[in-house]
Amino acid sequence: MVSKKSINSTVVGSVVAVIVIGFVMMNYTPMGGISGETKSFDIVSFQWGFEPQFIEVNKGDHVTLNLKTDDVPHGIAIEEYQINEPIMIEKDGKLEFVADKPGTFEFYCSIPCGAGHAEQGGFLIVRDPSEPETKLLTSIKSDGGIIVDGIVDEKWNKVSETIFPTVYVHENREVKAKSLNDGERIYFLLRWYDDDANDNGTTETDRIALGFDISGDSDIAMGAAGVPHIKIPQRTIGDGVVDIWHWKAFDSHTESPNVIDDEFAGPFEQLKDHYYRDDDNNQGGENDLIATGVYDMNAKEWTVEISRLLVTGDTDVPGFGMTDKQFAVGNEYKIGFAIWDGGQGETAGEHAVTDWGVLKID
Ligand SMILES: [Ca+2]
Ligand SMILES: [Ca+2]
Ligand SMILES: [Ca+2]
Ligand SMILES: [Ca+2]
Ligand SMILES: [Cu+2]
Repeated sequence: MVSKKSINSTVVGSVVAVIVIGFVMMNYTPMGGISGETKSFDIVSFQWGFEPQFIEVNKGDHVTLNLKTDDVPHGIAIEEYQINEPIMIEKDGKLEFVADKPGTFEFYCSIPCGAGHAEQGGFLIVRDPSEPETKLLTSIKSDGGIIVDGIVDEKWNKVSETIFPTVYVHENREVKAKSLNDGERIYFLLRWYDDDANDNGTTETDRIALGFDISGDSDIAMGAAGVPHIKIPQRTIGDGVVDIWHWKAFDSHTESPNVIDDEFAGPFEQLKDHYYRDDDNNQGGENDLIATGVYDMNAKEWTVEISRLLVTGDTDVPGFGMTDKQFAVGNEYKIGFAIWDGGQGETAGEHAVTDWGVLKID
């Protein structure tokens, strides 16, 4: 007679064996072979953009792009994938490839097509499912806040740090983030490498922006949405609205250092001539938001502390609805960052942008 214990271990053993075999089989799948799904996208090119602008697949997927133009001939090029395909008027195109390189790759029009040709682009995002890519930043509950002076308070030492890598426009930079809240205000400690302080009065100043997704529209890609001043109009942000907190080492409009501005991004069609709007209704975040940044010459690093009320009460901008993100203890929200190095001539859409992560309010 077999004891219960040995039955259990046999069952456990079998389960382990199945998992191990499954794992080994998965690993034996040849590169670009039968792994991955087949994914098709209908891409419409036009003067001057692509719809959709963001193509998201997983590493190993077999990707088919059905290409057509709405007006004149265009092309689609993705350098890292050695892709360059014309899109003709007479005949719809078809492009097939295996997404074997993970990362975020810009695609652009490769056939001169008029005034906006250089701005016609989008992103191919190839995710590696084996890598956890959603960053979690927990805003821990704290007894009282910190002093918003750009100097790291003792309290921050007990808070764990989340690193958000930049993946759009300029990759491979890092925003190091911590957060805490006292039930009334939320505080952020943000640090990033920058080899020179550009805070001396030009428009090319060092900056950071925090983006908070308000609409809950998961189609909004951080590459467009969390980004204030994205330079390419066609990189719209779906139907969503994003709250933006934009700190500048120097603000050329007001001629003052250490300025934080409350802004928001909305659908391009609605904003018409802008990709973001200054949230200047003199309510909510416009008044509640405070920040101070200090540059450390030895560490070559900016340290910026930011704080706002968790709840502002500024919930209605005509045409857009809420433009101040409201936070509640126990909830999770999308958060993303963009950083600019003025020393490298970075302004507007020339910056480094992270993917969306999750902000959890303890
Ligand atoms: Ca401080
Ligand atoms: Ca403002
Ligand atoms: Ca706002
Ligand atoms: Ca700089
Ligand atoms: Cu074109």
